[in-house]
Amino acid sequence: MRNQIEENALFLGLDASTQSLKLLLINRRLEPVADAAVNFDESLPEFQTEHGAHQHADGLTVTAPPLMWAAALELALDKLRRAGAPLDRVAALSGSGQQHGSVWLRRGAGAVLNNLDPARPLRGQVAEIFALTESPIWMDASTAAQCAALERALGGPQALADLTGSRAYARFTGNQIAKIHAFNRAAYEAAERIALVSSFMASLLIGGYAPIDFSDGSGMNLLDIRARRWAPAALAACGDARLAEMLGVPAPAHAPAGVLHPYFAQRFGFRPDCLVINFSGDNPCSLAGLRVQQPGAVALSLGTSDTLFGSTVRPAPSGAEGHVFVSPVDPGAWMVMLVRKNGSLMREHVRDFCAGRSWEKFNACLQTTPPGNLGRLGFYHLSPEITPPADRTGVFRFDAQDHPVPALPPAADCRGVVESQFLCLRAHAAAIGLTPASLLVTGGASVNRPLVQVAADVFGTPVLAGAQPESAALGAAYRALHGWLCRQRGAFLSFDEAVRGAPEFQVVARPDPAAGAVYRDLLPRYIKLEKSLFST
Ligand code: XUL
Repeated sequence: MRNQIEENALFLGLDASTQSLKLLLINRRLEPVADAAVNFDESLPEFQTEHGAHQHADGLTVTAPPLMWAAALELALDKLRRAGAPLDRVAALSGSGQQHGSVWLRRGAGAVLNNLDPARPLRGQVAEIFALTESPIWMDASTAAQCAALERALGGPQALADLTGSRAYARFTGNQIAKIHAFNRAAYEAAERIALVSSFMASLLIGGYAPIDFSDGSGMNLLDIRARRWAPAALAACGDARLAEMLGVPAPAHAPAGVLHPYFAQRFGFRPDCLVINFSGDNPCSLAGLRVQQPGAVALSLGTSDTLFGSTVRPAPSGAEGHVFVSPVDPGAWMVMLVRKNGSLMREHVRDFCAGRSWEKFNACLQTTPPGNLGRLGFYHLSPEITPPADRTGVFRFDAQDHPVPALPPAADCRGVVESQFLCLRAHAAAIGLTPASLLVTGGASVNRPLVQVAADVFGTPVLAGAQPESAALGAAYRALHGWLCRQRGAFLSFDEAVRGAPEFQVVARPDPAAGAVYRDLLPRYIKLEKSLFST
């Protein structure tokens, strides 16, 4: 009987990303069984978000309402239940959240979560638990002063990176906490717990405070990424003596946060002993979903943000750029990552202005323009950028002789935005030790073959993809299985072993040698122009 139950066990992955909340259910053979998604702008218009966020008038501050994420959780679970998904077979669930965002929970919030009443919707019951009704999110660029102060306090950008994996970044949670501590002391004092988006979602599900996991916790400028505990000097620079307690004790991503609260078992029909494995960040979960563990295996995630990441057992954080996070799947490893903020929203913007709001037309432009765009280069920054770090926004175009030009033909802008995004990632990848032998592509835009061909040509590597483009939700489901297996055997089991038999990736684009030569020549020009535009 027990074995029968185990064979039928299902694992749920949840992804609370910038623009939507997705659920993916898999079976023990790692096959997708059911899914559901809720788009924040469309399904919860009362929160008045644009692409899941609130952009503030200063052009730097970006927030999102945490109550919207709770409301979306309820809607998505309801969708899955109504679709007939056998939630009574879910043995474990885990999740992924957009990184760096902080959820400020007021005193008594833990008790409210613990006492949820299954007869009533979630949203109304948690409406008052927030010390801040707007959470700072990863798109925020408003904490330059706090970043400078943190680097000064810790002995400079390289010293901070050596300790926490990154020099100070505006979106990193420690700097956001420092801003709130300085300018909104009432909210700081009202808070009992500061969660990340990931640990907040887990907290709702267990009905109490779930830990921040080491991997997502690495995106805060607060965690000692080797000792895997909060770094006292960083805490002291960002908050007060209470901060460690407000953050809780960080924990491994594969450890259980707890058992699903009876609220969810009763309301949605989950198995009452369903285990909740610690949630983690979307990029760490994508690393799990793509099983990026071998040297040379590098993932390119094309979502709201574009990210490039790989695994390492020898972390060498850079005081100039990029991030090192604790691995979400291997206690002896780390992940290395670059992030571009002007990802899919920037591509969509160019599509809207240059290709009649149509991806088909945009792709036709990619296919009818030559690799290298006849030597023309563009820099497309709708928002302040993370890589290269730049608050200056706008579109900057150059002819083949590096002269600024006011405009390019629309088709050249379509090619220009994609080429410059990939040239940027390639230029900066080498500096943090990411040298891809192949690229595993994921995220919404990864199904766009002409776009992916440009990635293959710019990086000069084959590009592979899985059947499931949403690797964060898949990775969360894999991590649910991994955490559950570790719990079953009472000891750590390698992630590789847990996901053995997962479907192979298929080659979706091969580099064209002639195009590769064009990009090799273009790269030094790209780097020179980027420096001239954005170096401070
Ligand atoms: C990672 C980052 C983004 C967010 C949203 O450092 O800022 O990739 O995680 O996806």
